[in-house]
Amino acid sequence: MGGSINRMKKFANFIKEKLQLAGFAGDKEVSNLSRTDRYVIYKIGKVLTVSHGIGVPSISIVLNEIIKVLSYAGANEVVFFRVGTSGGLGTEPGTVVITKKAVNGSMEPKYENMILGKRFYYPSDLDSKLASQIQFCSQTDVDFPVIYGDTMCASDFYEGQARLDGAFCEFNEQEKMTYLKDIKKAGVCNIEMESLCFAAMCRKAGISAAVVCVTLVNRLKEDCVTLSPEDHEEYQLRPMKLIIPYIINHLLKTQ
Ligand code: R2B
Ligand code: URA
Repeated sequence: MGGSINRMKKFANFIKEKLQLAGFAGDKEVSNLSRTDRYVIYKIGKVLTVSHGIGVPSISIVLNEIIKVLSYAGANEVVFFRVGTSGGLGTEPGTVVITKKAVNGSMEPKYENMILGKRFYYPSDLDSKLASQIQFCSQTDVDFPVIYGDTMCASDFYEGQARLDGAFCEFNEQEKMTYLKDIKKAGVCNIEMESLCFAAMCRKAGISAAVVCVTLVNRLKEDCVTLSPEDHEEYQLRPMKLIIPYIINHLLKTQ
């Protein structure tokens, strides 16, 4: 899963090419199987690539629906990945972060959902064995920096991620920098908007899951993403490149 419709179509074609090379996929053109125009689903052999939109409410709908579909299909031993983008804390743009645990803005590893007027909390730890297997692939298969650490999940792109450049702002530069440095010290490497719900829902469903996000900006230096279109395009493919060797190995082992 990843946020954008176009990126997940690209991933579908990318994975098709790699699966063909490994002898797993036919040459049928990838087509969107989703009946809603809210998100896309491509199926390439045993791999589903799905877009989840922006933010927790959006990904929670898609996760509910995909988990149900997989259950009706009798699929078992499934592995879920969120491949996405994020803002980095002190790392060069283009660095890929494999998430250790997802945390909220107060550094708590728990996803909150309001159900029938009551607050429910679900732990948001991820599968550390899966994370280390993906990290292991990065030692041989990729030529970009890969790190392992916590990911903060915000419910908004601007103030929720300590940005000063939105329409509103309740804090100043000094307060922003104090917060970002504090969360970095607490172990946060990057900030995005879905990991908490993704981690918690997969955990609740007993699904092994990983979050792999590229950083597009170093938030200790700036708020805006100032990459060239070429770098932006190439960086967004990095999380996908990182998980493909794992997917191929997993399919070879379980076929
Ligand atoms: C990363 O990028 C998106 C916001 O621009 C959001 O979906 C996320 O987590
Ligand atoms: N996505 C986010 O949520 N934050 C960033 O800084 C970049 C991408």
